[in-house]
Amino acid sequence: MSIQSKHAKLNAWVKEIAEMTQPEKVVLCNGSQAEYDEMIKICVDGGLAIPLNEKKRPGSVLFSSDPSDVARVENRTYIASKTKEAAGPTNNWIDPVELKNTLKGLYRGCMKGRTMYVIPFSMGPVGSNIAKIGIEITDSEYVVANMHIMTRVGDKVMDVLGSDGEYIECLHSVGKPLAKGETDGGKWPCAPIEQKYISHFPETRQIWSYGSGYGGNALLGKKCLALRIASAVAHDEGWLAEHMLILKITSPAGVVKNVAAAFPSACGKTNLAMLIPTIPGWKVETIGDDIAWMKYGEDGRLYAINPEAGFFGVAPGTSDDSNPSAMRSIEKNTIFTNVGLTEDKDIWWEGIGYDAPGKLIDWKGNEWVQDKGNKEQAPAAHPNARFTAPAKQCPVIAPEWEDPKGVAIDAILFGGRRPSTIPLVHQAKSWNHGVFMGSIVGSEITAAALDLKAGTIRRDPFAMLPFCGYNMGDYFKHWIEVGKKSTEDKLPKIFFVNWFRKTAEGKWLWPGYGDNSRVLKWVFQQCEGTGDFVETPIGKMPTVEAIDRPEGVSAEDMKELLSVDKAGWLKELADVRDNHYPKFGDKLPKELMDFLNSVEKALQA
Ligand code: OXD
Ligand code: MN
Repeated sequence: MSIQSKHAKLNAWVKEIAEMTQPEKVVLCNGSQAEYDEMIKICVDGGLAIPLNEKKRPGSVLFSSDPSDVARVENRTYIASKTKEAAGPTNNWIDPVELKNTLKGLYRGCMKGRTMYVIPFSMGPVGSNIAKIGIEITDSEYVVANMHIMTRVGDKVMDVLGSDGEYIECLHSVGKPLAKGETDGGKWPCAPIEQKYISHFPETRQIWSYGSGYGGNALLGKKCLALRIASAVAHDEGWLAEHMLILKITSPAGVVKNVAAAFPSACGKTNLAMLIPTIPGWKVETIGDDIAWMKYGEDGRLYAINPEAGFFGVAPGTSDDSNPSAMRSIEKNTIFTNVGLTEDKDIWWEGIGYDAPGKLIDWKGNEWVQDKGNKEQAPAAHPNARFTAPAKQCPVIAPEWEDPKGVAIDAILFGGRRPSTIPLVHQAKSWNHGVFMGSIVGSEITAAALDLKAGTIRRDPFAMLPFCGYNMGDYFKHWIEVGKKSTEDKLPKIFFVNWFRKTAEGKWLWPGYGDNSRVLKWVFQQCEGTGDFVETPIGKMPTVEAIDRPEGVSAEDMKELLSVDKAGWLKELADVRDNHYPKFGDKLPKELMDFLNSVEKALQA
């Protein structure tokens, strides 16, 4: 069993995998609308998806996954490089030969009773010299349909691949073979947690995923290819593959700046990428909401592309207030996963901006009636419930979002959820100071990963902790090396932002969302050289008057948001010194230790 493409190596690989996994049949995906419709029909007929109300939510469906399969599984995610050192202290490592043996055991016969789909996909505009081609083999129709939205799929990719083009092998199975005559019976197929393996072989540029059908574990173009494998490729080739949104901001005078921003999962990247400014005359447009690939142009500036074609956004909390553009993007042709279902077959989730209309079916398939008096009530939508929507449906998508050249990046932001210590915004004094800032990013844990305790703070350098495909110490060094290839006047300016400060009583100090445009305005001005700022031990900071104060934020609050909490910072840096940096041993670049020492000294002065 194989496919008859022009690409002999691909045909041979497909044959080899089909022999191992023993599917009923093999299909080469062509990327057509008819193919997408067919995938959805198979899922609907099999009881895995519910079509939504055609009038309210045309072309859309709802899936509910297994409770063991609702998010990325970081402790089942592996970087299998030849040596443990190459994977580094922040990744799970298994010897590649051993892992392949284990996986081959699991893959043997794992597609019995299912169709094996071969998905040719492009990360980045098809044919662009920045784009990378992947071939995902999967036994999940859900994955094929999601890949249609999240990447560019099909014949046009095969044309670029020709007879000997390069591609990244992405092998996926839900790990649930079917016996003769057996069907899924409406139950989301996956393997038990201890059999889930999200495996990466950076040296051979391969991805082998087994046992999960959900999100980043299964849509292999996203976290696995565009971040973990691409980060290793980028290291070797001298560019950057980053967990960053890309936005375009235009001032009232019509001047454009492009900003890339790294925040850990579920910290509002999609909201920031689609922000509607609350300051008159300013405009923000979206280029990407999760991943940026940045390469130098001939002018010595970094140019970024969004390798994806869709949004796989966190649904709960998304509303007309927090993100009206996301709400417009998901009005049609959208796949919802693990949200609540209303009686008239529409979707609902916590934080959607209105009460649940009547009786719902929750994400676990049970009847659910909102009880606002009951703080303990289990949510109707899983906290990591998602929507998959085509980027082109976003009303504020920037015209250049598919430009193969990418956009020249003026500023890079790092941030995380930090209830204390970290001010609203501060700016690095230099590229390397910015690398230091990125290396110490910390954030309260969210629901985007299954196996972590929500609410506690963990260091998530560059928001890449779960996504860096090699030794994080070498990754820090790579950032420093990339900086050396240009000059400070051409390199993006680097900032650290924190929308999540709280008072001692737990009240938000900053309204966030559209009001974050006030911070973007200062970032813009700093790039132009027109912002008001003061030098502080932690970097440049806006004067209190430099940021337009939003309604409801007192002058006192503003001062607190924009002051340096010396005691808090000294504790922060002590934690970096004692608990974070030692992990990297002698891989930690000296430049970063020098910044730790000098910032600490300046704070003590
Ligand atoms: C995501 C994540 O899905 O970061 O984007 O977890
Ligand atoms: Mn992400």
